[in-house]
Amino acid sequence: MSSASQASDLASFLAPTARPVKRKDIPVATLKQWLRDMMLIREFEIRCMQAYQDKKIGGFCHVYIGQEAVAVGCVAAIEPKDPLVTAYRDHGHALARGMAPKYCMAEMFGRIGGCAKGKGGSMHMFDRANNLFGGHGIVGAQTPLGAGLAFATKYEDEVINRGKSNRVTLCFLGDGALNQGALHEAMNLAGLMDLPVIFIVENNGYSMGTAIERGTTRADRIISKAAGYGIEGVEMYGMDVVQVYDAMKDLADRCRATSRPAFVDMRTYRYKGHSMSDPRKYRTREEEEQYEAHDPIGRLEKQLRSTNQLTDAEFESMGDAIREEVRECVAWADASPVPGIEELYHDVYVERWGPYTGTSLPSMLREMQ
Ligand SMILES: Cc1ncc(C[n+]2csc(CCOP(=O)(O)OP(=O)(O)O)c2C)c(N)n1
Ligand SMILES: [Mg+2]
Repeated sequence: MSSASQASDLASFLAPTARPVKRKDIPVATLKQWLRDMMLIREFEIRCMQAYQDKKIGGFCHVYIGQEAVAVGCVAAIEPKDPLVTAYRDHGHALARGMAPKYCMAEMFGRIGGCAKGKGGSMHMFDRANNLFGGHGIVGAQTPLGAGLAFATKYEDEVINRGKSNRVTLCFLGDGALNQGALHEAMNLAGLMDLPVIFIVENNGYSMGTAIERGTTRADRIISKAAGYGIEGVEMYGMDVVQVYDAMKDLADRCRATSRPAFVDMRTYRYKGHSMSDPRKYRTREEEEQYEAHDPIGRLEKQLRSTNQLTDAEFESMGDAIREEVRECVAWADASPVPGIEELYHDVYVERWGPYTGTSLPSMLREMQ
């Protein structure tokens, strides 16, 4: 099965999406920050896997290891005011978006200090202050929310603030969500209503254990699905943070300026199993090793070293500081109390929110014309 999968051949799955980087002037300090951000996500998740084995973390746990360049590069390409929504493999997005790692770790531990007071867990990282509208556990369920967020920003910017729509929403999904009806309804509305949302498929070649071409038509060119809704599609190389940033910056700027949606086939790879209990029998070790040789952290580290912009000592102290920071997070999370039973009744239902109460969708659409 694995020998037939698209992802089994790195050269045909990834290489055609690699592009020369247009921006040659990215400051070294920024590149080092991206390196640090990706290293933090990886160390955070390595500690999560240990804590899961130690039964400190319950429920499901899906790690993002291998895909770090996607979240870091995409977040770097947008502004803090732009909303972001994602699926359940969400720790990387939360950290890249700026959530303090200790709140993320306490959420993993199911403790009151967590970003959702320990009631969401690994798959539900929310951070309103950083415009992160969650990780979501139902495959594809975040895609109508992505369209809705884009609608809300457009309505606020144009109707309430009487200006020009100037926010773009990033809506991440996995390749396993490609055939969910919700995505197609969301894309249809986004195309029809000119919603500034970018659907980013983190295409790691597999759903739980199903290779993409076993469940998806035109798996080699999924952007053709967006074309059916009049939505621009772009294929991107997701293993290089600089390429992700460079390509996403152009697309996000275009989407912001035109208020049109877009769709990205972001080729990437997850090194670990689908969740903590996946023995990865559907693919070979050789296949995994091909991708590990293209590791996004190793790539950027090598690039910075080869141009003498990163010394051994600096890289080592970066790693030490990150390991220490994550160790402290684990201690902080472990010391945070378990939520009390009364928490069952808090934060469950919001009766009124924002300026929309009492306004119907048809009247809002008329106001936006
Ligand atoms: C509607 C729905 N169906 C099935 C599941 C069970 N399920 C959880 S993850 C998953 C696979 C999703 O794969 P993909 O979207 O490629 O994301 P990845 O795990 O690769 O990040 C499935 C089928 C679910 N959570 N929701
Ligand atoms: Mg997948």
